[in-house]
Amino acid sequence: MKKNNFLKIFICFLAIILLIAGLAGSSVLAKSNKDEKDVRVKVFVHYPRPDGGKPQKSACLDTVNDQIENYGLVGWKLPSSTISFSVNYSSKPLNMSNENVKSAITNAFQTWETSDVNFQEGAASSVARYQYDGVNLVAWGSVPNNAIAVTYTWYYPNTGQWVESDTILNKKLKWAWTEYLGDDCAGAPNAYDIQNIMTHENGHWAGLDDLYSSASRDLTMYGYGMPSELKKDTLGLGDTLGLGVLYGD
Ligand SMILES: [Ca+2]
Ligand SMILES: [Zn+2]
Repeated sequence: MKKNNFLKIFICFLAIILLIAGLAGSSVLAKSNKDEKDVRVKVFVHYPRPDGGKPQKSACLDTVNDQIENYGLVGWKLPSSTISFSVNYSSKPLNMSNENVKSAITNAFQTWETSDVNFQEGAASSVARYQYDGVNLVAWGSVPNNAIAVTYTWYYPNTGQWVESDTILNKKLKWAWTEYLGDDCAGAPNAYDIQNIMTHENGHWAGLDDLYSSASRDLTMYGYGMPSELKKDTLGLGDTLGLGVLYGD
């Protein structure tokens, strides 16, 4: 009889433990499902500067004033950490060496580093399209409407927490890399400069928006790009002010 009671109590105890474990498990599951649902993606499409409604094919415009104080914030910021990114080298333009692609992209990321946010290249990727997969990708691939590049960022609108960014550069365009030596328009003729365009795209990763007013045309976050342009390699005043508002540097 006594033994029987003990068994009953034990079974009861076991059932309670299992019930608690089950509830905890389902609440974790519910939370992760909720998180998935709350993630939003924002898409930035970078076009050539239009000229009379048509894409501008001519070269870079000389810098007049990059001390304009304009900037726009998109609603997220990068976490205080080292952000890893992956490059798909097999997708790169045939005229480019891996070393030049690496230099151009590394320089672009470093332009946006702050005391709290650093970027580090991780393992190379073989993916050539945007996807929410935990990898922050830079690759050449297909983009809509013959854009120069497209950046996709996943984030939580409620908290402003950045989650992931992928940048796809248009594989059909001519690309080059010219080291910046002080001339804002010294890039290869008729080609888009990888560092110039990537620096702009990385501004989106950091949380800055496109600017389309003509007064902003010499800033890195100006929403249009030009062949042979290098001016986006260096941040203008508005770009630096926006970064400062987000990261306090
Ligand atoms: Ca990705
Ligand atoms: Zn943009």
